[in-house]
Amino acid sequence: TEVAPGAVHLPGWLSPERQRELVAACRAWARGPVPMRHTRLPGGGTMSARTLCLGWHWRPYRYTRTADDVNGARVAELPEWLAGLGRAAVAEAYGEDGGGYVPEAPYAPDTALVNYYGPDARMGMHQDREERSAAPVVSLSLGDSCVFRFGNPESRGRPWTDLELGSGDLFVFGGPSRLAYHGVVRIRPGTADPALGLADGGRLNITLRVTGLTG
Ligand code: MD5
Ligand code: FE
Repeated sequence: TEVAPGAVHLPGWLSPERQRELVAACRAWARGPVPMRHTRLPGGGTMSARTLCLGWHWRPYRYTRTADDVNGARVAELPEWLAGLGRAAVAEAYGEDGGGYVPEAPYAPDTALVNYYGPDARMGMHQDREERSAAPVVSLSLGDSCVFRFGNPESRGRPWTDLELGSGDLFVFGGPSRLAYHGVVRIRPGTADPALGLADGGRLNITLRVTGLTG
């Protein structure tokens, strides 16, 4: 369903098998070369979610190739199969005709951010503005459900829409929704299928993005 122009939610888009594969892949990526970490904020705080980066390393508020705020290692490459999953996601969300958001070139994400939310983790309202590209962001949710707050591009405040995101859900944010404020209000602990392989529960979110950077 189209939540707003360019913002498309496809519940249960990932099969249970695909979800288990993605959880296992996240587990492998979390072993390094850069560990999943609570990102440090410039003001001295840390984010309650933990983040793992592929392709490019994100930290507030830029992308680099090496994780200079963690262990200095170069981040792992973005696997081609994951970029391909992102292409399939954008095609399905916007349909063959592009739904009015026809890109100039095939969707080619060059970075993935994997967020892990424990039972008490949240993400405050923010915009994703570090990318030098207007290409959509693809979001894949795994594990515990959450309340996701989809706002507007003008301000952190209302109007917003609170949506339930469950395991296997696809959300694509493009067109006029690319710069909307958004956040994760709460996790619903214990709602994940134990068969997914998230031993301690929690929620994983994989976002695919086009940084527009080179080098
Ligand atoms: C999450 N992650 O559930 C979300 C999913 C992040 C982040 O917010 O920055 O890591 S991505 C949601 C998103 C991306 C780009 C635009 C919009 C939402 N939006 O317009 O609402 O961990
Ligand atoms: Fe975001």
